[in-house]
Amino acid sequence: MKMLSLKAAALALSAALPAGAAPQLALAHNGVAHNGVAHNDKAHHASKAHQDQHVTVNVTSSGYSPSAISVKAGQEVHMTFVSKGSGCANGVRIPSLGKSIDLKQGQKKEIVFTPRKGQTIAFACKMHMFKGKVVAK
Ligand SMILES: [Cu+2]
Repeated sequence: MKMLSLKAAALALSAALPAGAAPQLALAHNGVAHNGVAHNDKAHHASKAHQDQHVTVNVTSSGYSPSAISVKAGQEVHMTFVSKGSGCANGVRIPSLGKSIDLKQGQKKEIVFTPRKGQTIAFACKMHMFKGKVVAK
């Protein structure tokens, strides 16, 4: 129905314009095609992949940055730890997720989890000197 009425409008336009206006009509048609692309893009935004949350935590010689992270519950979190130092920056433990990560300086590792509403996920270095947390709302 929409296409038909657009075609009718285009026909009316071509009837109202002199023959030289044909390229402009082609432009109008491209405009319609572009709307189609925009619609597909909207569908992508609603897809699961787009709802993933990406968080990067730098592990420096003085602690986690950021050390307190707020995420949305029920949506996948991709959390990347990047080690920027030695000692305490070479390991992260996340007991509630049953994960323990070893990191060499300059290395990065990603963990993926889906937090529950109200859940607080604590993480710390192996000696429990550096502390951080993810809070799901
Ligand atoms: Cu430590």
